This record gives sequence, C-alpha cells and structure tokens, in this order.
Amino acid sequence: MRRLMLRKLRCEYVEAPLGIDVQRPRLSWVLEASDRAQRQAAYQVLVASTEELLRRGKADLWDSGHVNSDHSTQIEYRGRELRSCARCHWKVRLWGADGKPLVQSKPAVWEMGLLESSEWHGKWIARTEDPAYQPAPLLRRGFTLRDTVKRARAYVCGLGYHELYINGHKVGDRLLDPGFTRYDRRVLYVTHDITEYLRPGDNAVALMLGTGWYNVHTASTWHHESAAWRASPRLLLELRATLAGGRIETIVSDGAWKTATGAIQYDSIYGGETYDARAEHPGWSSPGFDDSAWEQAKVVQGPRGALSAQMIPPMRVCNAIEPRTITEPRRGVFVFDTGQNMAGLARLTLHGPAGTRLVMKYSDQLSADGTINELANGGHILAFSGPSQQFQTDTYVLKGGAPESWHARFCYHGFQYVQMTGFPGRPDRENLTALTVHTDAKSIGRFECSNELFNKIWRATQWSFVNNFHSIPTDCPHREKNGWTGDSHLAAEQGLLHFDTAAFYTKWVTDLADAQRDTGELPGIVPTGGWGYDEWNGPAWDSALILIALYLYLYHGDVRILERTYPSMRRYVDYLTRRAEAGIVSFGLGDWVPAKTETPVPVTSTGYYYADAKILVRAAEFLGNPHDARRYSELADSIRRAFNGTFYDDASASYANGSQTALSCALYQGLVEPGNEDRVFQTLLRRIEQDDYHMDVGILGAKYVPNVLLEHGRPDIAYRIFNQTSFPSYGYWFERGATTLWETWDARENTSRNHIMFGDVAAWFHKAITGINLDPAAPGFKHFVVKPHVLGDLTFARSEYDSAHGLIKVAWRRTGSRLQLDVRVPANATATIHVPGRNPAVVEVAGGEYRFDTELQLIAGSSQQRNKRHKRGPGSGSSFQLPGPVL
Ligand code: RAM
Repeated sequence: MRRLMLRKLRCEYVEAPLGIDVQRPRLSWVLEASDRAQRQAAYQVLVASTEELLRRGKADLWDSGHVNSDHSTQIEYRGRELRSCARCHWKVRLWGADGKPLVQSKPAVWEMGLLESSEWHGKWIARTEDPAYQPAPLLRRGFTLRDTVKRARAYVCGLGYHELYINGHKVGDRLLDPGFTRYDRRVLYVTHDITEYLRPGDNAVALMLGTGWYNVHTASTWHHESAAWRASPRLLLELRATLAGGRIETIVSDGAWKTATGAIQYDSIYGGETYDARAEHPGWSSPGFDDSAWEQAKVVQGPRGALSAQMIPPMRVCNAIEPRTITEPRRGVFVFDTGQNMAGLARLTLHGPAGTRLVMKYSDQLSADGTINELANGGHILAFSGPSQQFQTDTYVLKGGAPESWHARFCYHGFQYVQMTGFPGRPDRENLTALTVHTDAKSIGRFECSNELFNKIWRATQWSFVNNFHSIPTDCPHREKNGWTGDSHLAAEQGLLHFDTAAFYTKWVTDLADAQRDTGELPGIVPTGGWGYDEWNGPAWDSALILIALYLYLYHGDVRILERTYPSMRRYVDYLTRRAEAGIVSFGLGDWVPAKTETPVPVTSTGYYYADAKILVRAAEFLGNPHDARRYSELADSIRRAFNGTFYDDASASYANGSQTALSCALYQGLVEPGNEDRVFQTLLRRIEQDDYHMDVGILGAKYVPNVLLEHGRPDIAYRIFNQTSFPSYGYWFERGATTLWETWDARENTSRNHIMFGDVAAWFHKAITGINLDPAAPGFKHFVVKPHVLGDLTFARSEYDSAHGLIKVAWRRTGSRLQLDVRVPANATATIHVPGRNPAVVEVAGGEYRFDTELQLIAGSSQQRNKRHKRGPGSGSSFQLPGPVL
C-alpha cells in the first residue's frame, strides 16, 4: 500500500521548541514515502495562533500560499510579526509533480520566548554580592493561584547553573542550565513548561544556584577565575501562568524572595561538589515551608550580556552504566571501573549512619598501584595552581535513616574510574552507577563494517564526541573542559554526520562571533574569560568560525548562518592580511601533537588563511556581494602564489619539509598549482610508503591525509593506514585499552585519554567506505553522491545518516566476486550512485540494466536499490544493531 507521511516538523532545527527568539524562525519537514519517485512539487505552510483556527484552516499568522518549490528545509516564516510567548500552530501541505495533493502534516507547534529585555518584569537577585565562594544559595517564594492552570512557563536565567523546583519537585530532567556563553555579551535563559507542576491554591517556586562557568573560583591556566563577568550566582525569573479563566498571573524574581544556603557546601566546575545531606531544608521547595528564618534576597546588578533564548538541546543524564569491577588497592580505598571512558557523574545509592563522609575522586587513568592517577587528568591545573586545590572530587555526607541516593548537580567529570573512600563497609556494584551527562542531541548516524578495528575506532569517536559536548564543544572533559576551537572544527563534520547538532553549532558559531575582538582576533578557547587572544593559536584554530558556518551551510543548507557570520569572517581574514608577511602567515600552533615529524607552522597557517579567503569569496558571491568576491578572490590568488613561491620545490614536487602534513595540506586546501597535483600526490604516496603506511601527522594532517587519499582515488592506502596497530595509529591506542580517542599518538604520560580532535576518521568512514557524500551544489543533502569503496578485506559495510532531507542508508556486502549494494534515498531528495566494479555489463539495478559508465540518477522514493540476482543479506539496507555500548 502506498504510504506517505511528513515527519520531523521543526522550527529552528528543533521539534516543538519553546522559547524561540528569532523573528523569522525557519521551518522544515521531511517527506517519507514508501513508493519510488515521490516528490514535493509545491507546498503551503499554514500558521495559526490557536489550534482551533489551524484546524479550521484559518492561518491568521501566516499563509505562505501555494509555493511552487521542492524545498523542505530553511523555510523562513514570513507572516505577522510574532509577539513574545506567542504559540504558533502550524502545518504543511504538499502537492506532487502531477499537481495533485500529496500529503498533509499533522499539526505542529513552536512557541516564542521573551523577545525584549523590557518584557522581563523581575529583578536580578542573589544571596550575596560577594564573588568569593560561598555554599550554593537556595532561593524561594510562595504564591497563590486562584484558578486551575491552563498553561504556565518559567523563563529562567540562573547563573552559573540553576535547578528549578516547583511544589517540591524538580522541573524536568535538565542539568547544568544555562549553556556556557560569554556572559558579558550574552546570557541564555531557559523556558520551562511548568503547567503540570502548578495547582490552584498555594504554590512555591524555588531554585538552587551553582557557580558553573560564571563564578569559577578555582585557579587554572586559562584564568577563568579572573573573567570580567565573574560574580556571585544570581537569578532572573519570570513565571507566567495562564489560568482557566484566561487571566495571566506573573511571578517574578525580586526582593520579596527568601534565601539561605543548604546542603551544597562546595561546587566547582573543575573541583566537583560537596553535599552534606544533614544541611538540607526538608520541604524547602514546597508551599507552606516556614522560611521566616531565611534571609531576604538582595536585588543585584545583572550580567552585562543580552538575554537570549537557549535554543539547543539541554544537558541531561543520557545513559547509565554499571561498573564492571571494584578493586581495593589500599585498605578502605575502592576503585570502581566503568569499563568506558566517559563524561558525567557517579550516582551513589546507600544506607548508612548520619555523618558518614564519602569521597569520590574521578580519573580516566590508574597509577601503578591501582589507585587513580589524579595528575594525569588535572596535570595543568594542579601543577600551575598548587596541589591543595580540589579537582574532580565529589563528597557526600549522609543524613542517615532511609537509603540515600545522590549525584552532584553543578559539575561533571571526565573519568573511567571512580575512587571511593569512607564507605561504611565494603561497597558493591549497586552502590554506584556511572551516569553520562552531556548535551542531549539525538544520535543520527551509524557506521559498521566487517573490520572490528574500524568499528572500535568508530565507537571511540562517538564516545569522545559526546564526552566533549557540554553546551560547547570541548577538548577534554576533565583537565580543561575548554572550547578549543581547533579541536572543534576538526571534529565538526563527524559531529554533524552523527548527532543532531545543527542547533548546537549555530549557538557555538554565535559564541565565536561574540568572542571576536574588533581587530578581528579570535581566542583559542571559546568562550573565554580573556585568555587566549595572543597569536599563539593562529588560523588553524581560529578558522573554526568560518569552517563551522560553512559546514552548517553544506550539511543543512543554512544560508542565514553565512549571512550572519559574514562580517565576522571578513574581519578575521582582514586581520590575517594585516598580520601576513608577503602573503605568508607564520604564527599559530600548526599541526599540533604530531607523531614524529613536525611541519613548519607557516605551511598550515597559510593553508587556512587561503581556505578562509576562498570561503569568503564563495560566501560573498552567494550573498550577492561581487565587490568583496573580486577583492577576496584576488587575495586568495596572491596567497596561493606566495605559498607556492615559498614552500614548493618543483624538482622534488614537494612542499616545505615534505612531511605528510605539508604535502597533504597543499592538496587538501587546493593550493597546488594546476598541473602539479598529480606529481605532488605521488610525492605524498612515496612519503607514506617511507613512513611504512602509518600516519606521521598531528591533528591537522589527520584530517588532510585520508581525505586527500580519497579525493585522489587511493582510499585503499588510507584503509591500510587505519588498519595499523603499531605506533602511530588508532590501533595502537586500542592495544592499550582505549575506549575513546586520545590526545597524543604515543600516549605520553599525563596527557588526556579523551580528546575528539583526531575524530574526523568517523566522517571518512561514511564518505569513503559506504560513500555517502554531500553535494555542495545542493546543500543539506537535497542531492548527494553515493560512492562506495570496497576496501581491503572488508566483506560488508553499512551507514545510516538521518539527513536534513530524511534518512539515507547505504549498505554493501561482498560475496565472492559479487557485490550487493542497497541504497535508500529519501523522498524529495536525489542521489547520484556510483557502482563499484569494472564490468558495466553485469550491473543490474532494481530490475533494469544500466550501463556502468553512466552515473545512475535515481529520483527519490524510499527506494531500496539492489541487485535482483541476490537475495538481501542479513541486515543489509534495514536498520542494524550496534555492537558495544549504545550511545
Ligand atoms: C591542549 C588542548 C587542545 C588543543 C590545545 C592547543 O591544551 O587540550 O586539545 O587544541 O592544547
């Protein structure tokens, strides 16, 4: 039976979002069809202010009319001006190529946030003005509602972090809100749906506040403790309840609130948390609690940053892991091994006498004696700031009586091991559960193949990605927790292919622009409290601003991000032009942590300078700015001439010192003069051979080399390289017990075991092995290219990617000399499919004979293309199980 449906109705990349604060939000939908060749030829979007009006087809906010277009993403709302808190009910209708109605969506909704700062009626309040650490404040107030509640929202900016409670219950399951921003430019507020928590009569709203990134009070190399924005935790809240009779009750933060400290005696994003359950105030967040002994909240200055809606998925507990083993390396010192390097918290569950003090220290490495190695994860922090500072440590003091269960609230840790002291007796596995905590963006990509080492690499990459995914992309979850820009752009393509990250990266590109100085300079970590603006990091890091905006355009067709970021991009390229000498940029970190051979920094820095200028040209053309396009195109040409004049040696067809990174940088960035490419590529192949088919690269080369090999038709060499287990290789880490990607190829002492910067390999698996590739001319996978490579001894491979236009699947299986290829092309998208093989005569596609040398243009339908001579193999084309921990 023919089946058509619309799913993933989204606004600003999120389904049914609350608190949208852009005036012209963008809508999207995905068409699913069981039949081949189903396409949208026209659409109509209807937006109404009530469900009822929408049902009656009365689009009082916006009726797009019948639009002849097959676009289904980035559809800009162009209706009546949207007011704060407006609830927008919408649906979409499609027509097919024959002009007949195709399908109509179910109603969907989005809701606007508070759009103007003047619409916040409350005041910023705090317990104290003193920024020096003080136990975490509790804030509360009671109020009465005279009617049942139809709908209620709480708009909350509680800095550094907040937890919201209503009538004795924590609202939702969000953690570590709001996301980290440059608080003196922008602060995020969260919109909570609290309808279910309120009732007629007496109610109470209450919050706990943590220090987070807003009030870092521990010293570190990056001086977060001296950020200009640093202040004591504070709160701005606006609660709006629409009552059954239509009346709107508003409760806001002000001097009438009461405050006290409670059980959280210490909280620090790096240090951890200390919770003395004996200091709880039972009933503190319920109505009727006697707060007469509490202090009056102080009205304080708010942060300088503009209030802005948090439009990314929240952080929350995403997974629970039972420890595998418990050892006792020293009497009374218990070490829980989770078997997985992760980011999150340990949840304690136990029963014991009041006053029992349990200390848990977290690390991802053990010392020789079996206790945890604290220095390995906090090397920098401890070494520079004195060992007395607490690091990755949670302490819980029991109140006694009934069994108790607790985890820290205002921090997270990077760890595989938790070392516990103070346990009354001998703990067992029920006493501790490891919880992963990160931004909860859905997993949308999968890869699996017959090579178990590749599967391990893929899994480790997924873990390292989510372990570094905490409202900003970070380098590592323990030592630094910093938004290192280089690490992030190197991992961004694989992040976009595997996780629903468009909203997240949109936020982070905003963070990058917020961090830029008027000179165009960018810091190495974003956000920063001021550290990292020296010329240390350089273009290979700073280009994150330009590259991630470009990736959002390529992977999601997002033009708005290019428009918005364009002035910042240009400012950055102009800054480099001022800093360049004769077209060469010489400063920066370069090919960071190389295996053996260092590559001269000017090579990679100038490479990014060129790439940035080229992207600017494309963006200028695209945005209709021919003047800039010409200007930056001339600049790009001059950089290219300077690069070749300075680094190219024609006799050897080599660049600079001939390292893998130098050669692949020139090719990857498109700097090689036309006509020389093949010779330079041959030089690279010889160099790889000399390096015994190992990647002698740092983090930049690790992205260039495999991609250049693929582009020049030798993915088989990359396969050989990825298949190594001796130094330097991914396999070398796994031989040493890795479950995540590491910071250094040689795994030297005191370096991290949980970095994502070598993670592009997971994107390469999709691009090269199953062969899913975007087409830059039809961004957002509106059209894409499938070009699989049957590499090495692989017998099968399969990928899934839930793209902006719907689910793409590619699976192949080799049996003897036969290859079965299954491809799923989403409806309303098209694909060009390359079939590997030498003899066109033997290729059969879904019942028809095709000449091999013509590319197969398959018009959409959820078509399973397969060779009819073969039965479908197990799992091919359909969904498949992931081995190992499910993310
Ligand atoms: C380290 C970080 C990061 C890297 C910088 C240059 O401290 O962990 O990975 O980008 O150095």
